[in-house]
Amino acid sequence: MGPRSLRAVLAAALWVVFTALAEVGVEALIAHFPVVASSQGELIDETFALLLRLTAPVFAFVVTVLVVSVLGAAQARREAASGPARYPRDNRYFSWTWFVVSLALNVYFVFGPGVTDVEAIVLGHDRPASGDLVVEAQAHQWGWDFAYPELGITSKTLVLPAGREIHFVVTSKDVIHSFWVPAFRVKMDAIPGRENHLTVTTTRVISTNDDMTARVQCAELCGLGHPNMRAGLEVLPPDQFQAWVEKTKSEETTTSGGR
Ligand SMILES: [Cu+2]
Repeated sequence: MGPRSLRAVLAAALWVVFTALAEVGVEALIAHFPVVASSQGELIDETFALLLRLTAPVFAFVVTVLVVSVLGAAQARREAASGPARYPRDNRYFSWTWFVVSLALNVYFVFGPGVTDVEAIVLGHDRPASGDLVVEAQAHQWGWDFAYPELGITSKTLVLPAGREIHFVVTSKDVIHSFWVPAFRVKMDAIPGRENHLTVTTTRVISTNDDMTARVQCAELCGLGHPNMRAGLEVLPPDQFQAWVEKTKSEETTTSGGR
């Protein structure tokens, strides 16, 4: 085995080792993803995990080239001292393979059905389907108001039933804000004079008291109070949600009756 092929074998071995290490790191990262509480969020997490796993060998390849180049620098210097610089010849086979593989990967990710399910996420943005619970989320400097038009109640905390499809109608009273719930992995601009729609299917009971990813947070710089522009989130079992609705209804009747 000549020195060149020995170097190639060593580089390939290094690549395998670095890839294995990177994949271990990636798996540890995936295991520590924040709490997810919507089916759309689960889809987004799966896609993110897939991309991370596929990126690991690419990252390992770059590190391998770096290490091999640094280690080979002394030899390259010796070779350079003994004559003019030498470059590898154009390799058309390599260029074409590179082009075709990356093109195929891109096409697969963009158009492959079920690969990223981008379509499934985007489709929910149109209008409420029957059976959806409609929640109007109105942003203002600096806070949130939630209204449940079908139930005739309002709330400062976003209270939702678990296991339901929720249809958000996102608006703003003054400037541009953004409705963001980290635990749902979704975000929607809140724009004055415009209704934006967003569908989320809740998958589990979660509360701001237990996990800070369960909160509504403004995600668009909107003035001095922006960092503190958040609201609590409670996703309750359906019967507890119903009880909350009844309680809120009776409280609102008492308040307006007392005026
Ligand atoms: Cu803001």
